[in-house]
Amino acid sequence: MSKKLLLKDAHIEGIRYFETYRKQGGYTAAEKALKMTPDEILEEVKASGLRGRGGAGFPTGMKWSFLAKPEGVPRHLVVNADESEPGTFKDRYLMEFLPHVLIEGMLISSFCLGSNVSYIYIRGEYSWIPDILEEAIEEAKAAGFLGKNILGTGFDCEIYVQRGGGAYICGEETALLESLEGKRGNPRLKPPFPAVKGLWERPTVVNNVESIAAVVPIIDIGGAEYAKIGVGRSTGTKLISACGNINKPGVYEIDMTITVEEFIYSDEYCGGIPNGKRLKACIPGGSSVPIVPANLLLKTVNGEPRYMNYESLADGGFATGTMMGSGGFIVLDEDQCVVEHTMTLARFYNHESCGQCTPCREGTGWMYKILKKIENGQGKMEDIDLLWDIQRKIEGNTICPLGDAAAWPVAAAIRHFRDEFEWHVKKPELCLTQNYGLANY
Ligand code: L3W
Ligand code: SF4
Repeated sequence: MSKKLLLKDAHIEGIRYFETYRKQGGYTAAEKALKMTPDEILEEVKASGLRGRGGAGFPTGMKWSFLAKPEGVPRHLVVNADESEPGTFKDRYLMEFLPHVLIEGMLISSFCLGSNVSYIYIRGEYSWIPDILEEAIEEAKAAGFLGKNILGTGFDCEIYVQRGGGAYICGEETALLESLEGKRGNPRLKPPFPAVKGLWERPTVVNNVESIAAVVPIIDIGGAEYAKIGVGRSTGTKLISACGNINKPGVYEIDMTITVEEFIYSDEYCGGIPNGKRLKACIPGGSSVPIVPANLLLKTVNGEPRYMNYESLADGGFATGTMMGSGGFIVLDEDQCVVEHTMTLARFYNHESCGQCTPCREGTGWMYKILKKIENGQGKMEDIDLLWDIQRKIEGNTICPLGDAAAWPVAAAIRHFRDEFEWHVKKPELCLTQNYGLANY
């Protein structure tokens, strides 16, 4: 059984409220942290090996150590709660059921980073969650854990919740900052990174909800202890939101030592595939990461079991592996059509492209049109090669990672399921009615 850190009290009635959270030991990590120096907290976060939980897996301690500290310039912590990655809903779960874990994590992180005004930028569609967060903020304030002179330390901290307008691109950190400043959410060119020039050109740390929540157990048990959980550079626990063709969709906390097979088939997690169907493929890290066929999902190219961690999922690079990403685990059974699935994703990325860069603006629309044509039985063989060519021209040639995120699913689908694309061209009448492919899985 995986060790639980973030969700250990999720089953307790009323844990959403300060009183219950406090009775379970809530805010003791904050009390401990406020007696430490900011540098000591930073050392704990570095020692924990925590990697960003939003998708990129960038080491959190390293990001914090990049924060510029010019004299007299305010610094900010911004929590990225714009969770819009298809298949990803773990941050929603945390904020809805355990809001004080996030608020406590923000207090500790704000103290470490020297942020007196911190923000939660939350996706517009999570319309009922800001009230939950604001209530938790008020409760924490009333108990002296936010506001002025927190616990007599002289440290002041306010947290504000900002609702997004429903654009996926505002989950990209610089687009988020633009939106928070009241502008259209267009990504900025990096560098400069937000750590140097972020919100209103001030040094800013932007971290995912789960990353900031993880700071609570890190301070609680110590960075070194946290690093002992998991394996290699995949330390600590990770929240996975599981969906698709599984018996038990939901949010699970895993310790990154379990295999993909165990995660899909064990009753502790997904509970297997309904109706005894076979596993066809999986997208383990949210829609932006490459799809992997079952044969490569259950084992690596070297025949080793594939584990639910950053390194093992990526084993072999994009040709045979994928990414942990945001932990949005999407399972496809043998009845699912990869072409249709890829087309749906292409439509999504085309709709969500901000339009600043030509390869993304034009390429995503072009890919969607071709995929629609193939899916509708009007494709030609050369369309498959054209699709391959377009995705290659998008990848690496855009301002923000949305371009890559649109290209990778198409590339992986063609790489692993080319037969299925060809089948749609050669025998469209069968694909349209039976919705299955002939890929070697
Ligand atoms: C200072 C440097 N800071 C890097 C910071 C940077 C950022 C973090 C990671 O994209 C991925 C994307 C999606 N000085 C720095 C530095 N940083 N070098 O480190 O940066 P980066 O560029 O590797 O990634 P990113 O721009 O954060 C995130 C993928 O995640 N993804 C998307 C998930 C979307 C959601 C959602 O719905 N909100 O979770 C899923 O896989 O495709 O590749 O903070 O500033 N020298
Ligand atoms: Fe906008 Fe796409 Fe360019 Fe990102 S890659 S800046 S979403 S056009």
